[in-house]
Amino acid sequence: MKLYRTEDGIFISSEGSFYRLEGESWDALMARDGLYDDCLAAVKKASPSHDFSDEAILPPIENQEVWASGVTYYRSRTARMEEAKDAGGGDFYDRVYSAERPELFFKAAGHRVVGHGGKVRIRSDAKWSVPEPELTLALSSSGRITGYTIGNDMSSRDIEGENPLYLPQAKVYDGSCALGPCILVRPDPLPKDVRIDLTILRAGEIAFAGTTTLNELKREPQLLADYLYRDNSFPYGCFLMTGTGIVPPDAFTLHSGDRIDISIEQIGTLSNVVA
Ligand code: DO4
Ligand code: MG
Repeated sequence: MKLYRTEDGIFISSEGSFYRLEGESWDALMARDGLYDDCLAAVKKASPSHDFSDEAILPPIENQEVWASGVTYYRSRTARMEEAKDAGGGDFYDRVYSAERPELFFKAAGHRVVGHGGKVRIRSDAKWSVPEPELTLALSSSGRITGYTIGNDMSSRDIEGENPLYLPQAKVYDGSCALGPCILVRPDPLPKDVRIDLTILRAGEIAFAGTTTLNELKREPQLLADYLYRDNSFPYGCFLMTGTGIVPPDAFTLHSGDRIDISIEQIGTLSNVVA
């Protein structure tokens, strides 16, 4: 089942039909451990609706925070070691890749997040920017994984590479995070062979394409969530990006007008244009 937040209300899609979810707030849904069972019960009670429109899709976030995990794929570790080596920071990435404690950082409050079809941004003072396509966990207020969405952790690699202490500036700015188009709500974990695909189109041509699978993700999603919730509370639930396994070559940087398509099997495609 998929859950959509739209201008016309909240919808569930199940087996090819859409159902309007009445009398529920997004924050209450996201906080709940029993999201799958509640969606199932709502579908059984409701009749299919024809009011759902792709154009009305909003980012799947209200009062949730977005956090992100870093260096959870070998490809990210290697790219970051290279980018930070002149600043003497390369070693940190190797160490965190192998450490028990993961890298977790605050990524965005809801107002900095754009949804499917929205415009992501490049920082005005960045010279080397990339999208990071990431499986993103929807976590209840108790830290349980209740769903999955697609995330884009937009990153300014020159700023991050200059000094690891600049990470918050490289990662957190208006339009630096995209989430959507929906939340895939399922009671069990996603299979490890699920594919993540990134395509960047420039003037209609493919400027970069890459792929990975969840087999390459070094850490268990629930363990990342457990670390995040260790000393933090999230009354409205939370989103946790699980890191990127696709990094374009160093010569590549995003341009205004590029279209970024991120697809994750079973969830769908998140499309955004760079402002
Ligand atoms: O430490 C830098 C950020 C890492 C990151 O965002 C990723 O691996 O996805
Ligand atoms: Mg990332």
